[in-house]
Amino acid sequence: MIGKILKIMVRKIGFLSVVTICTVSLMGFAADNVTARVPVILDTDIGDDIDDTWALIMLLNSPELDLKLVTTTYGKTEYRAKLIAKLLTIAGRTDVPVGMGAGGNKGVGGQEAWVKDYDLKSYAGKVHEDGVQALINEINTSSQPITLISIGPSTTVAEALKRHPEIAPKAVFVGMQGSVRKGYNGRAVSPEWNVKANIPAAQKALLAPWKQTIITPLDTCGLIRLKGDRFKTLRDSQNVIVKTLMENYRIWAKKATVDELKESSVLFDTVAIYLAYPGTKSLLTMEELSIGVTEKGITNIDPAGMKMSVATEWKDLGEYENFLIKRLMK
Ligand SMILES: [Ca+2]
Repeated sequence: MIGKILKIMVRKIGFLSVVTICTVSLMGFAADNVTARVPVILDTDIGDDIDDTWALIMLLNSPELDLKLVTTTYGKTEYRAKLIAKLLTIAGRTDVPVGMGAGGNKGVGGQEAWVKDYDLKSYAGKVHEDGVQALINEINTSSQPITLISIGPSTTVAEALKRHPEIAPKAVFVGMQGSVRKGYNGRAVSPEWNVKANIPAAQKALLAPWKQTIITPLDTCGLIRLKGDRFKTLRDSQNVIVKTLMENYRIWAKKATVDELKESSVLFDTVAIYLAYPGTKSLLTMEELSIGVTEKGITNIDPAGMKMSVATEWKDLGEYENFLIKRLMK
């Protein structure tokens, strides 16, 4: 039967075309194998800006990525760990360990009301009191290079590099970090929060000799805001995890009801999740640039800096927003 089909194909389109089709199909299968799920660690300051919550849910809904560990960064460890643990529980992902990172335990943030009655001890998964060590161990023991997705100030990553500098060449660093040609809201370059919040840590993390460094600076991540029908689709969704996201957004935005939410805040951190996917990032312009980090926290193009892949412009921002919605509602 297959032989007969092939004979007909050869007659209709010629032998070379059939060979091309077969080769392309085989390449397709090979590519699927090559692009097996990427093991990732998420290092997050969840609980300050709300975009980390969006990013974590996007990550959990991304079959391209295999989440091995979530660590907190920039203090408020217990508050942040509670948010992560409660979200993982609702998503049915208590297989993912939570690591309490560097920067101290004190303080809470805008999502406190959502976790104030949650006991971290009730988390069915593992909670690492020393999240920095858990991050080091995960990178050192992984059979394939881990991608470390950094969506907060680099307090935890810098502490890991200080204890074990040998982790850098074993891992790919993907960060929502910096401001290269544009600042907030497409305006002039300014120090970006994750860098500014802990400049020495940002210098250590961004200039470390990672296997590869990929960043989305404000130039691209600072432009994501879901409005109109795009936002309404999410706000009115009955999907349990999307409803959880909207409830957190409502608490954070200090609204009485979810209906009062009319658009998202800027969803900076989601772009780092997209950048961690394997393969070409067709929606973005990626440039290979040498980036430095000044004492004032400016990430400038500097020949003495570190070579990295930088998402400098959107090719299709609308398509990214559609993709993000699809992923969140999965
Ligand atoms: Ca963040």
